[in-house]
Amino acid sequence: MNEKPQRPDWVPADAGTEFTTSVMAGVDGGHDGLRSHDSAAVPRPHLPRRRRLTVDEYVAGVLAGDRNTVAQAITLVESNAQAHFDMGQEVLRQLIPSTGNSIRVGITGVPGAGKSTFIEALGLHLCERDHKVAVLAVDPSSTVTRGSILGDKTRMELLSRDLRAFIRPSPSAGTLGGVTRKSRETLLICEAAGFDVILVETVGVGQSETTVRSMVDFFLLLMISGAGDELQGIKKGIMELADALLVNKADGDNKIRARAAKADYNRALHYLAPATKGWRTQAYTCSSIHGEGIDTIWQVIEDFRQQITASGVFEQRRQRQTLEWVYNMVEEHLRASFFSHAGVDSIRADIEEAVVTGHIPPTVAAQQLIRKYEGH
Ligand SMILES: Nc1nc2c(ncn2[C@@H]2O[C@H](COP(=O)(O)OP(=O)(O)OP(=O)(O)O)[C@@H](O)[C@H]2O)c(=O)[nH]1
Ligand SMILES: [Mg+2]
Repeated sequence: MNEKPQRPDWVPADAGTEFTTSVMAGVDGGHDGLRSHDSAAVPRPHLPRRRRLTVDEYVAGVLAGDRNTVAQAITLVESNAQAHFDMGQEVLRQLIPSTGNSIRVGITGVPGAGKSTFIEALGLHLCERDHKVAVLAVDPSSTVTRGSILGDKTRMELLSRDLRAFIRPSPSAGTLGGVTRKSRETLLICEAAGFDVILVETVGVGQSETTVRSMVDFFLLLMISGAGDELQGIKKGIMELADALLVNKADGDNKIRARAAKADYNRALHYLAPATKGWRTQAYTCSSIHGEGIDTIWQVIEDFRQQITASGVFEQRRQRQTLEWVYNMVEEHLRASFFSHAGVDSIRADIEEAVVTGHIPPTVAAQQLIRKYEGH
């Protein structure tokens, strides 16, 4: 090995010692530096490159429930490349008639409430009863590919090894419709593949509760006792979105406190408007690590499904959610189009200045911007 440090290419030739950066010379031979292990000398098996699937192959593979194809189809719709986008939309168009046959359950709660542990316990419970379970994560704030749920995949160790379950990390935000579109499309692909229970964990805080509420049938709020309401960030607004409250970690010393919290929440719920027409939201307790109370909450979800399917509310909600999705995409498109409009951009600074200094009223400022955008 060459012992003398070398300088990177970008260091000026006449640089003095103020440039402290240096690089070590590379090694000769293979990655371990041994000549006898020269990689060129090692015969490699000839591996064919993975062939891109056709639309028909994606569709057939997903409908057959082939896990590899399901994963690849999700990657396709998550892609930000225009060519993939068009192909992904064609795949989805063909899959749509086979979607909808599941119960979609959203799970939210403060970080550390035990969402992932609960999902693993419920998922295993359902797999044992011959359900096919898909677990998705939604993080509208995520800008990083494969965020925090990667850790969750290792946390949901048993469930991720079960062939009846499928766990998909949260997609990263992108340009073509963002995280919400991708998560919803992933959900549809899972349904077409025959998963009949879709569990959606909210990751991140803020927007995620309403985003997940807008894509699920049943919304479950996981709580822990003794954390204090302010700590749990349980604003009345979030309780009003929930179809059930579940006080987790009802085990050991915590059992009594968990039961007391359940009673408190039931009293509070009495004064709130129900999240779903015709359904009474109630509080329950469970211990995810001991698998206690899991069967009860699943029974609640089953009852909910039966009851609101019979009343027509189930279908109405799904139709409304689909339309909301459409108009959200329209709004996103219009917003992006407005803010990237060259004409708008050219007058924005002046109009902003005029409105903040009180020279024109806000309504006039808005009108001028819109007129410019509409080309008048
Ligand atoms: N005693 C007890 N501990 C639990 C229970 N459920 C979860 N925990 C523990 O609580 C901690 C957090 O659990 P997670 O499942 O990672 O919580 P989470 O809500 O998914 O957390 P984030 O994904 O970080 O928001 C872990 O250490 C779990 O072992 C339970 O029923 N009883
Ligand atoms: Mg988690």
